[in-house]
Amino acid sequence: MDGELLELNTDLTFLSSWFCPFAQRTWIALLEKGLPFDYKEVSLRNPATGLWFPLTEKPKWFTALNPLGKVPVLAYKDEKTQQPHAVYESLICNEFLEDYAPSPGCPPLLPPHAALRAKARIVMDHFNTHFVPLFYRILIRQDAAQQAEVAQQVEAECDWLEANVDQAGPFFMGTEFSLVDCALIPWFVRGYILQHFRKLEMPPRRCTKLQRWVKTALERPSVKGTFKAPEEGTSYEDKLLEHYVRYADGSANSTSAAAFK
Ligand SMILES: N[C@@H](CCC(=O)N[C@@H](CS)C(=O)NCC(=O)O)C(=O)O
Repeated sequence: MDGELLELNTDLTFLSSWFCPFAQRTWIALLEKGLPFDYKEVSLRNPATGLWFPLTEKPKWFTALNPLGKVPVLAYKDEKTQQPHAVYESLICNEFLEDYAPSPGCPPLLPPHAALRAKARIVMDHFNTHFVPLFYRILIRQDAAQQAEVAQQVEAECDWLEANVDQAGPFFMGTEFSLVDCALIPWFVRGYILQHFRKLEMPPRRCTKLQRWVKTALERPSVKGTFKAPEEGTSYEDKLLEHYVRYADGSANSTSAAAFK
């Protein structure tokens, strides 16, 4: 189907890769909303070499939906107009879902108060800008002194989160699960990866509220519902660890590896 376009339905098609934390954000939001959707796994790496396909070698049907060639993508055909639509960039996909499937039909994923919605966006933006690059950087950097420097920055970011997580919980913004939980938890699903490769405790023991939030969020059915290994009978945690070997030995050639080194 390389030369062809993807046949879209009026239900959402979710383009994902099982290991991708950005796609996991949107997967969790879809499960929270309870919407019907088709899951389509996109092959981003050459299975023979383990290297990521450059943009020019990605299938046309995929880059037609997202010119950046990245997952996640949400695509569908409008029921009334039959117009195709594609949405990409994980945080924008999640905001789209909030507009596409609003309450009361679907559970709201942003607080009702305008200032709290703004706070949610501040947290997600801060996390994306500060924490996410550090996660990759501490793996990619091969020099011990540089790793120690990045480890300190990760710790400082955890302190920022500790100061901003709702003091009573159980979720990041308080009593209700929200887009903030969707946006942040995939990197704490991967906490054991930093522990394994860089001996970094994630979150640090002193961040007690953050730890409590991580524990609760990891038990959420929508979060657990995304722990799917690529092949039946294999362990999600083991496969994920295997996936990050190429980051930890500095050989990953993904766009994230290039952007965050
Ligand atoms: N800023 C993007 C990042 C998405 C992203 O980097 N996804 C990775 C997979 S985890 C990807 O598709 N990479 C393609 C590539 O590196 O060629 C978002 O938030 O959606």
